[in-house]
Amino acid sequence: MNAPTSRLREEPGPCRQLPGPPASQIVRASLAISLLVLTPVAFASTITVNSTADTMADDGACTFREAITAANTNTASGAMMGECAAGEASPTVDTIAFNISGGGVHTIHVVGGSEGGSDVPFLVDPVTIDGFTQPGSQPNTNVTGALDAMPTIELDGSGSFHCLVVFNGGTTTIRGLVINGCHAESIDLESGSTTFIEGNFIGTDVTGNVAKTFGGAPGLVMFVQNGGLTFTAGGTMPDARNLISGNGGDAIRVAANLNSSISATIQGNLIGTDRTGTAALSNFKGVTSGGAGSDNLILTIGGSTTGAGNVISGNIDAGIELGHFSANSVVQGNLIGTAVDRTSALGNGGAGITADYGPLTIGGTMPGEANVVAYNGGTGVDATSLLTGIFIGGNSIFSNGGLGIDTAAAQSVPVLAAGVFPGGTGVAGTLDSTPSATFRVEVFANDACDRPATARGRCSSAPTTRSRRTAADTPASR
Ligand SMILES: [Ca+2]
Ligand SMILES: [Ca+2]
Repeated sequence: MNAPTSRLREEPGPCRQLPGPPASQIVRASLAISLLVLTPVAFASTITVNSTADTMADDGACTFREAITAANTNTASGAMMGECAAGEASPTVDTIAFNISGGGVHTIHVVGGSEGGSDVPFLVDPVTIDGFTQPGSQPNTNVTGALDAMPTIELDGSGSFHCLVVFNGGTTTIRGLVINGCHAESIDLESGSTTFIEGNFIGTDVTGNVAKTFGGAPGLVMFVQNGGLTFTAGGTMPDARNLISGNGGDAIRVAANLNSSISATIQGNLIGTDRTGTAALSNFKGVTSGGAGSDNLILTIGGSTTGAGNVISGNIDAGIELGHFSANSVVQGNLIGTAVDRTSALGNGGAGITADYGPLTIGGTMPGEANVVAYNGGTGVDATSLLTGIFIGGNSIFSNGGLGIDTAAAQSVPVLAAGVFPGGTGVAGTLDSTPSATFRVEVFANDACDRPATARGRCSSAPTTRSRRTAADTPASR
């Protein structure tokens, strides 16, 4: 026979929205950032693109290609008025700004390698490329939910292989661009780089509602060998959020080989939806990682602060796929399979999350840490190749095609003997497992019956409690 678990308190009613930080904290954060902006900094050269052409000529126009060259080589693109100014040498970070005459969207078509030309040069000197400097552009202002950004600089990569390649040891920021059509990566990060990718539409047209990609080309990608890099895609401030959707390959692929180290922070983005976050605009997979040898890939996907969570929904295959050597990665506060309203179904075609290397943290018990993992075609959280070292807790996991959570551990699920819902009086049940061990038991409620064999739960109780067995208990059967 089995010993009874502790009685567990259950609160009735719909899922509660977990609170974000107090407004006072947000004000302080904004103030701190304002002070940072006002702090005097070394003068950085601003190079202003004023043409959509893709030429290199002393013709009185500063093209995007010329601007990258001017930032890289720290020389002006020509003598005529209107040519690109010279950049400055690192550690100064040049800014490539835009002031192209006329209203509306300005499309820069690069005659790159796939059209017999050459892709724009690698970014070999640290630089900030800021599409929001173009008059008429607007960064997003919504902390969560739909994106209301109005980007007006479109980098049409349909004639290119790689659209942008970051290949320098300083800090590079790519901001406010629409990047689409590239035959290979939209943005490729190389070893040694530190990159911020903010406020871009990657894989869509300027509306953010229509895919504009080439074949299986991915969005943001790196493959590092014997090196390392750091990147941040998005952030908790509204203007940092990206739309990475419609890519035939993965939206973000974190890949390394041989003694490499990557630190990836991915926050506040819409990955696999349109700009409203209410309709699918599929990538192949959302976020993937994988390494070999003695790599150390640490991904922080989402977070507990307001605006940190991503929407990773509507993708053809998995939402998140954490592969080998992704130890100490954290997945918190994301919507994986739902629309931005947290409840409408978009799904991902495969699992919500797969993980095969630990330790990992998926969810958490503090406010804002839980993920919603729902409506995915496969398992909610698939850790079937991971025996130990994974914490999966506090998440709202429901309506997935497979099990809610599937692990390799030979751990049976608790069996509820009684429950009173709604009303919040409690539940009782049994857990058939290892004697003299402490288990954490989380109790969830669903507002509608789900398939009983798939062990899932939508609304977490509060508080979750621990259940302790003693040596006097009947030994577990497995
Ligand atoms: Ca020129
Ligand atoms: Ca420079």
